[in-house]
Amino acid sequence: MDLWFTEFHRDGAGITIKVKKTIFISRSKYQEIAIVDTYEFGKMLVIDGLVMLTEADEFIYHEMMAHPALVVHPRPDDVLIIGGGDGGTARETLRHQRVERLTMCEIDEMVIEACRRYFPTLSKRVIEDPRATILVEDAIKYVKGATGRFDVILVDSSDPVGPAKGLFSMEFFTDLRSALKEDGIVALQSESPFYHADIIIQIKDGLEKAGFRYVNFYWAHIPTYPGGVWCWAMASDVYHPVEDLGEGVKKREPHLFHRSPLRYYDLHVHRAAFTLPRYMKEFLKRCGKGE
Ligand code: SPD
Repeated sequence: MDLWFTEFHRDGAGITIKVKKTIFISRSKYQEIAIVDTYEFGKMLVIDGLVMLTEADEFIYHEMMAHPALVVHPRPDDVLIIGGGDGGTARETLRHQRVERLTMCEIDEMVIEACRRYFPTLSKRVIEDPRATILVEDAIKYVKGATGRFDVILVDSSDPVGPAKGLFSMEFFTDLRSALKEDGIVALQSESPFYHADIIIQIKDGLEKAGFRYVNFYWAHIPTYPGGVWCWAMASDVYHPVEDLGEGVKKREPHLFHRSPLRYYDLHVHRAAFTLPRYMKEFLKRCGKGE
């Protein structure tokens, strides 16, 4: 019998992936977590029926979640990851030798444990690297008590349902800005420009109201996410993501640019990612300060 998984993006559209077998399924205090093996994409993590990652294309998401902000900041010594319990964003962050301390704040211990067991290529680094600390805590509470501590914050949340809902609010963005040092940078996963323009507008509006001087969006293609194209926001009071992108990082982290272990990100991709398609510029222009 053929077994297929479908994630519905809207009532009339979704993505369907053929499943070899279910490896893990359980309900934590917060959400339903499943790991299935698929024919096309390898193992896949699904939370509340939504694809979080697959072995085949997670590198695109995690490289683009971590590197743009870490490359723009000249001294990313202290980094906070919010969510990201699978370890993929931490793996990419810890490739930066400049990073002295990485704190990962994930609310759901079951995500950490299941990924530790079934996705070792994502989680291994954060477990083994002495620079990393894993906190099982609600990030909404955690950032309130972390004033002025971080150079870079990466919000690797799940979609804005269940426990991640509060991670898309203006109040949270205001707390994020306070948790950054004066020249800090935050990057947040921001959903699909095709299906979730409303969420992207909400993020832009919230970050601007929180007081950030620069709020910019960038994108990458991710085959297993709704619409195949995904967005992130980057916000800072000091650094513009393209105008302040120097080549200095090549000296600071030469191993990322010469015989690079990366498979998606480089400085050309960085610049290109901040060039937005016209329909996106249009809907962003209709809110706040424009693109
Ligand atoms: N609909 C997919 C949204 C997923 C965003 N976060 C994924 C977590 C991977 N570290």
